[in-house]
Amino acid sequence: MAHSLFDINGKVALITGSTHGLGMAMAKGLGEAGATIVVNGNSSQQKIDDAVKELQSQGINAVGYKFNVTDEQEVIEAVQKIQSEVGPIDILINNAGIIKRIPLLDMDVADFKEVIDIDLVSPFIVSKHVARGMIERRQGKIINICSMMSELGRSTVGAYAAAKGGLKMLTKNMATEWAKYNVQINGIGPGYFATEQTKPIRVDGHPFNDFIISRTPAAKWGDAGDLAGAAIFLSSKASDFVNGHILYVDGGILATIGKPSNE
Ligand code: GCO
Repeated sequence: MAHSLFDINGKVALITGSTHGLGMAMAKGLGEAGATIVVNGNSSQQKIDDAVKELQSQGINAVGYKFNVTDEQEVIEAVQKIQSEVGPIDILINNAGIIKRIPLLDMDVADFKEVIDIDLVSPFIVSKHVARGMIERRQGKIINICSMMSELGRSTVGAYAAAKGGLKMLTKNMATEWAKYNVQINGIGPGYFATEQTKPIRVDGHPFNDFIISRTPAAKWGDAGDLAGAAIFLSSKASDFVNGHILYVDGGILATIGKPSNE
C-alpha cells in the first residue's frame, strides 16, 4: 500500500495547458492517484473535451475549463467558476507554455514578448489568483514547470530560456512570500522529453536527436509518464517542508558536462 504521505485522493488539481504533452501526462498521474483533474487549454473546446473524455475513460475524475492564462480577467473569472463548481483548488500546476526556435538576431520583439507572456507572466497571473484561496485556507501546492533552460542556454531558444530562468526565480520568490501560509511552491524541471513540442528536433537523422541521447546520462529521451512521481510528491503532504525547490527530472543532464563523441 502507498504511504499516506503521498495520498492526494479527492484533492482538486488545476493543470494549465493540459490537453496534451507533459500537462496531460501529469493530469493522468495525479488523476490515477485519486485527484480531481481540472483540464485547461485555450486553443479549442474540442481539444479540452477530448482530453477530459480520455481521462474519464481511465476512471479519472476530470472536468475542463477553456481560458486564456495570459488574460487576467479571464483567469479571475475561471478561478471563481472552478472553485464554486468543483471546489477549492488544492494543487495548481503552471504548465502552459510555448517555444519559438529563432536565433536572437532574427527574432522579432513581438515573438520574444509572446513567449515571455505565456511562459513567465501567465504563471504569475494564475498563481496570484489561486494562491489567495490557498493562503486563506492555509493550505496549497503550486508547481511551476521549469526546464533545462532554467539553468542552461541553447542556441535559438533565447526567449524561452529567459522565461524559464525567470520562472525558476519566480518560484523562489513565491515561496519566499507564501511559505509562511503553509503553501508550498516548487518547480519541476523536465529534461528532454518525447512530446509534440520536441517532435521537430527528435526526427531520425536530426543532429539534435543524437546530441540529446549522448548528452543525457540515461541515454534516452524521457517518457512523459516519468514526471508523474515528481508531480505526486510535490502535490502531497510528503513535500510539506519542501519549498522553492526545482526538482529536475532530466536523466542526469544537469549532473554532467557531457562527453566527447568517441566515448
Ligand atoms: C529545445 C527544447 C526544449 C526542451 C525542454 C528542456 O528546443 O531546447 O524543445 O523546449 O524540450 O524545455 O527542458
